[in-house]
Amino acid sequence: MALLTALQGDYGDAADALRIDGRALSREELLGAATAVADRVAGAPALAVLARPTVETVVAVVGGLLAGVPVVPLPPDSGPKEREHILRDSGAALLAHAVGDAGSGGVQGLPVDPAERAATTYAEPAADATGFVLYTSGTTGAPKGAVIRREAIAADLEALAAAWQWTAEDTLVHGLPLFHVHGLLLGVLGALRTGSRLVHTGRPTPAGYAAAGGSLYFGVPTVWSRVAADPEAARRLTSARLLVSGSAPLPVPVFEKLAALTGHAPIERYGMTESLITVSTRADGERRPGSVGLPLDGVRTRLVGEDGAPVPSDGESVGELQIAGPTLFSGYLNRPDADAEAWTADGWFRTGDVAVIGADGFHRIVGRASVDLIKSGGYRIGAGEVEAALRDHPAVADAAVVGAPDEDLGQAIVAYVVPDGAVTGEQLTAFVAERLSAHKRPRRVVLVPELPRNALGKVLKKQLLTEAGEKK
Ligand code: MCA
Ligand code: AMP
Repeated sequence: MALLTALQGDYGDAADALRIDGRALSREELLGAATAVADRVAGAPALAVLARPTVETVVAVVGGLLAGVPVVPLPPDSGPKEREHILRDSGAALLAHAVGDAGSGGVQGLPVDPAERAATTYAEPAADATGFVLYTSGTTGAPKGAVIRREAIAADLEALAAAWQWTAEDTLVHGLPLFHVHGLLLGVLGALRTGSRLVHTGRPTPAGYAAAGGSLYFGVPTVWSRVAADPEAARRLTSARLLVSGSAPLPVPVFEKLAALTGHAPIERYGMTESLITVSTRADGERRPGSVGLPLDGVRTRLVGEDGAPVPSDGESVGELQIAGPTLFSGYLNRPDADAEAWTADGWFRTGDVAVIGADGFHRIVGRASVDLIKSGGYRIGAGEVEAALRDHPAVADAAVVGAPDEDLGQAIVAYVVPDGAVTGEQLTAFVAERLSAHKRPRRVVLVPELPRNALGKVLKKQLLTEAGEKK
């Protein structure tokens, strides 16, 4: 099951098969430029890619995949601390970037020129070879590298194409970041594999989506909420075929508003970096507000109680969602401890999400088991990582971070900080943005004399959450 089948196969080659932020490439041009990258990276242990939303990023990623070199997307706004960790932990020997773009952070730079061409033929790498190492946050510590096999991606894209009736006739539109599963694996490789055209709007704005004239649209709930708040833009999506939401829960009012304005009940699907997309409503099935639908072909799900006992699929009982199937990752790079926690003895992956399954098989995600994994604008952020960054500041004695409910972002990062000296919230926000990624910086910093703790010294996050919700 070759990952990039349609790219190398026989296809009608539009001059703008791939359009990103106004620049276009045909498939033949993409293949030629990517092969030139492959020639330069073949044999490398891993290829990091400075993943701005540009054609260079796509050329570099496809080049790595053609050569069978694991690709490590680097968030372009990541600060030195996060960047160093990702480059060191992944063992990337090269960092691909656009000509004239940022320095390489200690790793050899590989400028990518989309006008370059090469025609070397590469044998299809083994199906179980690593396609990507994707860095994702846990509740504490630095991001972990999830090792994703090529066959997992191919299986996921195949199952999604079936669920969404996604074909070469489609034009896919989105403006999501190119360093996560949603924007890169689905939003770029999905288009390349199905043969559909891709329009990437640079940023996921309502105006950009409205102007793109596509048939298939991807967005995180924050994007759909902004579209629903812009009736003029929303109405221009009437001619689309399918609107798809994922990466965080789509609020029912947003689902309903979008359906009323566009005439399309959105598809909602559920996934994780570690599992890829596993559950979705279907193009030819019921699209129920608040529900993520049915497991994709080949995916198995189950609910397990806190006591480890099975939880019935009765539409009421709540349990941890566990997943098995061909789309699962192989494990975390260099983190046997995290692997031991993530997998059950019988080989199921613990998602950490709490869900309900109906007798009809429809899945509803109720929330996360841990308050320390935050989803803001569809980004996954570990409270512990932000707390550690804050504590690195000389004027911070202690810090606790929560995800407060937020209408636009789902959750917003709020930091409670005990200062040790003179410091402002803005200074701390800037400090986090510099060290980690910009999207990990707190939206709000509350300076407090002390943090509420229980008798064992554990911070009472639920209390902080209530406070953060009340004091918005
Ligand atoms: C942002 N800004 C801030 C702060 N944060 N200013 C001060 N303090 C802060 N803490 C600034 C931004 O830099 C920007 O400034 C301005 O606010 C507004 O930014 P904008 O981009 O419009 O919005 P945003 O609020 O920053 O971002 C919303 C977003 C973004 C565009 C929806 O969150 C996003 O791209 N999310 C997608 C995440 C994603 O793809 N997740 C998928 C994970 P300026 O305008 O000056 O720049 S994969 C996954 O979850 C699984 C597998 C799945 O199921 O898909
Ligand atoms: P990430 O690893 O960034 O892909 O984040 C995965 C997490 O996003 C999951 O564990 C869920 O908590 C959340 N998520 C993704 N899609 C949905 C959805 N449709 N509804 C609710 N939560 C979702």
